[in-house]
Amino acid sequence: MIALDHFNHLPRAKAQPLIAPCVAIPGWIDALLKHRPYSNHAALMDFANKLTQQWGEAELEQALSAHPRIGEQPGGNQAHAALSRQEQSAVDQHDARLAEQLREGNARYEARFGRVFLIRAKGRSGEEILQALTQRLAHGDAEEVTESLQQLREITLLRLAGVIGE
Ligand code: 2AL
Repeated sequence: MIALDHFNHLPRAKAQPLIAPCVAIPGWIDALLKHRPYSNHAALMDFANKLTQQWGEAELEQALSAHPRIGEQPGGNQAHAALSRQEQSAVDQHDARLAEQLREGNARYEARFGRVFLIRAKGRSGEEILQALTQRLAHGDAEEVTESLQQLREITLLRLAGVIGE
């Protein structure tokens, strides 16, 4: 976590890798960097949120590269892998039945919508995620793009708030 004042004054080349793990959408990262300095934390979060409102299906596809499947906790020490492990920490890795149901649900979702099931995992148990997955399988295409983008916004803003403090 770095202070906003520090973030405001870092050279671009040092600030970029700090926020890059928030979301794999280069346009969002660039715009957030260009808009510095922010007068306070709320101004940063407001602007970041405003930028996320412009996302559509193309941005969703771009972003999924940084979001491993639920239940597949990524190894590796890339910054987004560590964030993802932390976000999924309430999914019980030792519950074999849950793991199998998530695997099946993910596969059905991918067969239906052609992309990875995305949900803000922080604050949700594995059972809650499974229930949401089942409900979302009944969505139409457009409805599910809207829902996935909302989840992506929540993940991104939570990550940003975890990277840059007051
Ligand atoms: C994720 C992830 O990496 N973090 C999170 O909240 N959700 N992945 C996913 N497929 O939903």
